[in-house]
Amino acid sequence: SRDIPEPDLPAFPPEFLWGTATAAYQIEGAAREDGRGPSIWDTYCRKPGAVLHGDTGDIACDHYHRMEEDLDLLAGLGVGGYRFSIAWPRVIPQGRGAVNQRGLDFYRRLVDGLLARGIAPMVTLYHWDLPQPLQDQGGWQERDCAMWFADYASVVFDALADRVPYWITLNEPIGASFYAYAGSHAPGLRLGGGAIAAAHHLLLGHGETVAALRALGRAAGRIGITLNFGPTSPATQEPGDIAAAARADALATRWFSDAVLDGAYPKLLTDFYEPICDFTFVRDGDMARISTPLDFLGVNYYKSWVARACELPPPGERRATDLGAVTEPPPGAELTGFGWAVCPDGFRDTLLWLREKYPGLPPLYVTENGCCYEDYVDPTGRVRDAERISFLQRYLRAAAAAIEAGVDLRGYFCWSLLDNFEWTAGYSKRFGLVWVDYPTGERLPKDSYHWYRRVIAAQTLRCER
Ligand code: PNW
Repeated sequence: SRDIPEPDLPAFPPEFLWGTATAAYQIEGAAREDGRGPSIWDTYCRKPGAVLHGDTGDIACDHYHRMEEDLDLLAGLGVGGYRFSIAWPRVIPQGRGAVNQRGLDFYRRLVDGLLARGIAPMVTLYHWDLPQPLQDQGGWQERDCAMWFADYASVVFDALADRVPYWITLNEPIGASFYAYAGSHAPGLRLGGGAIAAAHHLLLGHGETVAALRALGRAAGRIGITLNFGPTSPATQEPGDIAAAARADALATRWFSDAVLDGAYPKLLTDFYEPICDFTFVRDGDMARISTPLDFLGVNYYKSWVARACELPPPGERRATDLGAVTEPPPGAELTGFGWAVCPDGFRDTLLWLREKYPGLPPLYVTENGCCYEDYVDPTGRVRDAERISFLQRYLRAAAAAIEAGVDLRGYFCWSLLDNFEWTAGYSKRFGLVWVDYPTGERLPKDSYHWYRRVIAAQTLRCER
C-alpha cells in the first residue's frame, strides 16, 4: 500500500476529535433478535418499490454479531471518537412501556468496548428508526410522540449517561419529517401541514430530551443535535429562480437551525406554507423549549445545490416538500457516485455562515461528511478508492480553513466506518472506509481507511510534540 498518497493537510488543533459515524438500522442487522421490535424502516423496506432491489436492514453489516471486529477496526484506525445510534425498538420494542434489557445490554457492551479502547462514544438517540407501534398511533404527527421520545431517552440515560461524553438527540430531523411524511423515506407518507407538524414534534422531543439530560447534571455528558446543511443558490438570475432557491435554501439550511438556535421558524417559509399549514400545533412555550441552549451543534454536510423555479401543485395536493423549486448540482461540478456535487468551498462557507448567522452558536462537530463511488475489490484484493481519498483531503482542507478563520470546530466524523444500508438506495451506494462483502459480512479496509489512519496519526503526533 505504498502508493496510497501521503495526507497533505494543515495542522488541526491538538485536541481535535477524529472519528467515524454509523447508524443502527444501516449496520446492525439482527432485526428480530434479542427482543427487538419492528421499526418503520422494517415495514417500509417491504413495501414494493420503496427501496432499490427490495433491500432491507434484516442483516445489513451484521454489526450486531460482529461488534468486536468493528471495534478493532476503529481501534486500528486510531480514532478518538465513534458516532453510532441506538435503535429505539431494541430498547423499548413497543416504543413506550416495557424496557428490553437485552437491547440495552448490547449498547452497554458497545460503549464499554469503545471506552476500553480509548474511544469516546458519541451516541445518536434517533436516527430515523421509529418503533412501528408508535407509527400505528400516528408517529411524529402526534404531539405525544415528543414525550414518548423523551421517555425512551431517559431510559437510555439511566443506563449509559455516566459513560457517554457526547449525546445527539436527533439525526437530521429533516429526513425524519419532511422526507418521511412528504417524501421517500419511511413511513412514506405524502402530507402537507402534517409533515410540518411532524418536524415540530421532533424538535419538541429534542427540547424535552435536552431538559431530561440537564436534570442529571454536568457529569451526564454534553448534548447537541445533528442537522444537515445543503446550501442552495439560484441557477440563474431570473426572479422566479431566485425566489425558488430562497425557499429551497430556507428548508435545506435554516428551518431546523433557526428553530434550535434562534427559537423561530424562517418567516419566508412560514408565509409560503400558509395555504397548507395553520401552525396551530405550535403552542406557547414550545419554541423556548426547542431552543434550550446546547453544548454543541452536529453538522452533516454532503453537498450544495442550485435551484430553478417549477410549477407548484394546488394547495389541496401540495406536500411540505413542494417548494416550487427543482434542485440540481451546480454547473460543472464534479459528482460523486450519488450524483452529488463535490463542493469543499460550500462546506467551508457553511461553517463560516453558521458562525456569522447565530451569535450564540455552540462549538461545532462535523458529525457526517463523506461520499460514495463505484468502489470494487481489484484482483489483488484491494479497494483503490483514490476518489474518496481526494474527496476527504479536500473537505478536511476546507475544515482547516474554517478553523483558521476562527470557527470553533472541535471534531470531524467521516461517514461512514462501513459500507452499509443506504436507505432507499439499499446496498447500491458504498460510503465506507471499510468494504463490506454482502452477504458474507466480510470486512476489507479500503485504501481510504489506511489514508485516514495516517491523517489521524500525523495529527496526533503533532500534538504529542
Ligand atoms: C445522511 N440528501 O442522510 C444520513 O444521516 C445518513 O444516514 C446517510 O447514510 C448519509 O447522509 C448519506 O446519505 C442524507 O438527499 C440523506 O441530501 C439524503 C440527503 C442527505 C443526507
